[in-house]
Amino acid sequence: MNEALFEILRSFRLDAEPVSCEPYGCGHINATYLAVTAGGRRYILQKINHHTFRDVAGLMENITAVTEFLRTKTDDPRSVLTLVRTCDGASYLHAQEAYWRVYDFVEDTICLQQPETDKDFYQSAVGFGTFQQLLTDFPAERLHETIPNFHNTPDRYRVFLETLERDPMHRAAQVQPEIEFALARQAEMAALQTALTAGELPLRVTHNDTKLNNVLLDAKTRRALCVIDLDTVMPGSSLYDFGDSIRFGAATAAEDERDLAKMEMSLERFRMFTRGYVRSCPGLTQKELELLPLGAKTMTMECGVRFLTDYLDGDHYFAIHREGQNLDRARTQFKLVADMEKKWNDMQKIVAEEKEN
Ligand code: ADP
Ligand code: GN1
Ligand code: MG
Repeated sequence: MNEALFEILRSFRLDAEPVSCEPYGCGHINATYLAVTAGGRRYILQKINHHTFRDVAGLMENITAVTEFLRTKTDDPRSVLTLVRTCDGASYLHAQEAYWRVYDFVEDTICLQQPETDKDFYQSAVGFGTFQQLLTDFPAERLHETIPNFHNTPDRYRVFLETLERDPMHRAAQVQPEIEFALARQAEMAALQTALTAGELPLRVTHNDTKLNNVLLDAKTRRALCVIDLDTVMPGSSLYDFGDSIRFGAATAAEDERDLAKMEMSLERFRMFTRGYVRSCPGLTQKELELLPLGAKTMTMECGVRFLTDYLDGDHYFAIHREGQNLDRARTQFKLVADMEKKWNDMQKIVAEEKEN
C-alpha cells in the first residue's frame, strides 16, 4: 500500500523524496495521510472522496480561489492552507482511479476533537467568525456548489423519508422512537431555509463543516490559526456555520457516545462560542443574531437525520468503525436537540446579552 502512496506523492512538487506516509486524523469522508520527506518536511496527502464530491475539478477550483483570496488578507503564511502543485502544475492528481491533493502541513498546531477549555472553543469561534468576515467581499458567484442542497434541511428530510419508505436494511422497525423524534420536528426545522429563500437572511460564503477539528490552533499561543477542510465552502447561511459549531463543540460527549446520559449542550460553551463569533463577525444582521439558537438546533437535528438516514440505508456515506455507529451518532444528536429544547430560554438570553457586548 505504501509504495502506491509514494508513487502518488512523487507526482507532487515536494522538497525531497517521501520516506513515510501514514493514515492521519479522524474525518468521516476523505482519507487523510501524513507524509514525511527525506528533507524532514511534512505534508498532508488526501484522497478526495469523489462519491461524495462528484465535481472534483470544481471543488479544487473553489479551494484554490478561496485560499488565494484569503492569502491577500494576511501576512502569516501559516494562517491559510497552502496547496502543493503536482509536477504538471495542477492543483490535484487523478491517478489509481482516485483523486489526490497535497497541502503543506501546518506545523506547531493543535487540532482538538473536543475543547479542553472554554477558551479553546472561544478561539474556534474566532477562527470561523474571522473566516466568514474575511470572505464577505469574496465573489460568491465564482464558487461551485460542491454538494447541492448540503444544508437544505427540508431536502435532508425528503431523503430521510424516501429511505424510510424503502427501508433497504429492514432496520426501521428497531428505531421507531428515533424516527418519531425526527418527524415531530420536521416542520419547525424548515424555518431557516424558508428565511434564506425569502431573502430575510443574507446569502454568504460559508464553510459549512465547522467542527472544532476543522480549525487549527497555534500550539504556542493556543489562538485560532488556520481554518481547514475547505471542501464544503459554498454560498450558504452564517447560521449553518454557527449551528454546526455548537452541535459539535458545545456537546459534552463525543458524537458517537453510547451513554446518552453524558450528552448535553453546555450553556457555558454556547456562551463562549456566541461571544467569539459575534465579536469576530460584526457584520451579522439582527435577523441572523435573533436566529442563532435556531441555527444550533437546526444543524444538530439535520445532522442527526443524516446519521439516521445513513443507518437505515446501510452506512454508505459516513465511515463506520463498528456496527450501529451511525445510529449511536443519530441518538447523540437527538439527545442534544432535546437538551437544547430544555435550555431554549437560556440560549436566547445568552445571545441577547452577548450581542450587546
Ligand atoms: P476530513 O474531511 O476527513 O475531516 P480534514 O481536511 O479535516 O479531512 O483533515 C483531517 C485531519 O487532518 C484534520 O482534522 C487535521 O488534524 C489534519 N490536517 C488536515 N490538513 C492539515 C494541515 N494542512 N496541517 C496540519 N494538519 C492538517
Ligand atoms: C462529515 O468530513 P468531516 O468528518 O469533517 C460531514 C459533515 C458532518 C460531519 C459529522 C462532506 O464531516 O457534514 O457534519 O461529518 N461532511 C460531509 O461529523 O458530508
Ligand atoms: Mg475535517
